[in-house]
Amino acid sequence: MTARILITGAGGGVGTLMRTRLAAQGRVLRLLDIAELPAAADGENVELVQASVTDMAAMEAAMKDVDAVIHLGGHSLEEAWDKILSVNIDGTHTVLEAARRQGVRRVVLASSNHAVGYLERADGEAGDYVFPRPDTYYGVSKVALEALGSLYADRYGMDVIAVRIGSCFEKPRDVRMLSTWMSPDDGARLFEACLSVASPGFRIVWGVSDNTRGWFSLDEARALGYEPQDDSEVFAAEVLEKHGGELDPSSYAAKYVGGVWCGPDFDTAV
Ligand code: 15L
Repeated sequence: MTARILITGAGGGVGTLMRTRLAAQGRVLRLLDIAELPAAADGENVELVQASVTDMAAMEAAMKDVDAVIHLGGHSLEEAWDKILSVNIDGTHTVLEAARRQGVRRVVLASSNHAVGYLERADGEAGDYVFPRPDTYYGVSKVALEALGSLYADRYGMDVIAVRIGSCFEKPRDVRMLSTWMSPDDGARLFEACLSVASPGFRIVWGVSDNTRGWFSLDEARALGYEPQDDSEVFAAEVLEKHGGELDPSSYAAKYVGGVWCGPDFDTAV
């Protein structure tokens, strides 16, 4: 088992869901966030670091004695270009470069479905490694994250896995998420597979549960050893009732992987 794991963005949505789920006997979680993190609970084996992923000196210090990194840090929604460039793109470079300098050989990167948001659902199941079609500057930053991961794997022989996360919440929050949901428990299963698989090199995998309404390949994730156990269908009746039934076929959510992110509400360039 991986002994010390650095988790960036540990105070964010996914980071918070993973904090308890990735805890294990004999493992230290080094949790890093730009914001102050909740103090360690009784018996919790964590080290807390407050720093920005854009700060090379801080990131090099955070890499000391680390076996693997899970990089979740960065803006998780669309933002102005300068913020995306600095925090998401430059920040990911800083994390990978700090890992390389400190001899950390494995990095798991949080990519997103928005790296391929303009993929049309009518084209069928989204395969692993489907070509980038970002829907926002945020999506562009996830394409850059994947490219940086590929570079560090090829050039420096690091193991880098980019997880194109669908929607990781306790429960699906709308009808689209019945297809894109990754349960927190499945998220932890997938991250554990990413941490333990032997010599993966560079991979891109979908981060979703085994949803009845899923549109995503699970082949590459399963090849890492991921065995999803959850299915959003258990929430379907409740979600459909709350949100007025099945998706309108002409809606962004029905048409594109990225859903409403493909529409005008997410156009920050104007
Ligand atoms: C993401 O990448 C976001 O960070 C998250 O907030 C969700 O909106 C998710 O995608 C999604 O597409 O549901």
